[in-house]
Amino acid sequence: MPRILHLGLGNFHRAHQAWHTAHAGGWPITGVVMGNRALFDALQRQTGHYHLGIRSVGGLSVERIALHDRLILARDDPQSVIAAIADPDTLIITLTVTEKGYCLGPDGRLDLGNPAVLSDLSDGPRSAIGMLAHGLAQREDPATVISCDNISGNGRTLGAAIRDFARAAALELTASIRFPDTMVDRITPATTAAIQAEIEAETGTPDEAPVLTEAFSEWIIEDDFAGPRPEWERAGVEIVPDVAPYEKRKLRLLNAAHSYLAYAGLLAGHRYVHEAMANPDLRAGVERLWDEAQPTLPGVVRPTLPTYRAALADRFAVAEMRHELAQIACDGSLKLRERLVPIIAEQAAAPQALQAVAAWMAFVVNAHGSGQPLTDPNAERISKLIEDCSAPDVLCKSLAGLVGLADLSEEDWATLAADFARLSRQL
Ligand code: CS2
Repeated sequence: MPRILHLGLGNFHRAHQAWHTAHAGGWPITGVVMGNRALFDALQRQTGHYHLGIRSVGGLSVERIALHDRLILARDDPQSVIAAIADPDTLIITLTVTEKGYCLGPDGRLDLGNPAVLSDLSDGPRSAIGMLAHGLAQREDPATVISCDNISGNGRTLGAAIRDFARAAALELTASIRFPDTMVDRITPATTAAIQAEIEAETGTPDEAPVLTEAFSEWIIEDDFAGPRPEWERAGVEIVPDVAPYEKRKLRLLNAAHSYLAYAGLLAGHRYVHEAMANPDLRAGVERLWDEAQPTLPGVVRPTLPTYRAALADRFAVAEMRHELAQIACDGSLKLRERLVPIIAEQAAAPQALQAVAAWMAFVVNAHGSGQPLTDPNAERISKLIEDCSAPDVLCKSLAGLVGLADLSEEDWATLAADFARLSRQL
């Protein structure tokens, strides 16, 4: 019986791919929790089932999702994950392991010096990339591997990372494996006690692992499958020849604005996305950022942009989502490369995108100064840069280098340094 294997059983997968699959008639899913034992245990106790709360203007509706019939905790049992990747019944493998799960260097290729990669090579695979390379090397049948993370060219990037890992580990990949690019979109906050209580009150059933999401959901997948797949079109999924325009639109409008709101919003004392959006200065900043991003987007999506921007503004304004800025602020050194840096690289003048990067810099310096732990795979490097640099301009350049901003004009360096100094003074 054909099945899906999913790596990264967090809220996003459970609100997005699982929901679309359930509405497409449902294929069973083997769910791999990467490291969160509490989530794994909670889902085990509920036999993989959970409630999904969907917030629309009409209120909250709740659906029960019952597709995950096998669960694996990768941290404890990587060999079962590898066996499931190699299993001929697994026809589709999807992943939501966040930007850091890909172990990429600033050039977008697998970083062979990444600690997770080094440990996989010496002590056996535990990372998503390592387990995939080992599992796919054991496969004979075709498979389709779909990255569902916010990385530009996510399919190609994933395929290249797996091939680079295989080469380093002397593994041979012989099966026909496709890596379609995809664009995924559904705003899904982390579950809090308040969200859990609200969903339980709605259903009258206890649930240790519910998920809340918005009504909007979009999934666009490149038409590049190695074999059968669920009839996802039945659930609104678009299968298209080229995903890149949609992926760029989403990363440079939605995700770029999210990151700007997260850093500038937290610096301004806000907690939630809707609060930051209600701040007139930040709202104006979002519009300027979108104006800058717009000319960098492919012609095919240009006519959609006024409607897309208006819909985004509405989505960001929904107070009941209680979407925490701190959640978006995580892992900024990797997220900015995908969301803001391309706008700066492709636009002659992008002062608002530079200001968003400066807000990230002020945010990490502030976190360091106040002793708050920074959630970022580069946290140690960031702390070291801050400790070693006495001059703000030098620090500004070092932090910019970390997010992949290097070739800036004199004028852009001056803008970035001035914004960084101004935002740091405000603290
Ligand atoms: C957010 C995304 O946390 C973040 O970085 O920008 O998770 C965003 O909510 C999703 O991409 C929406 O589809």
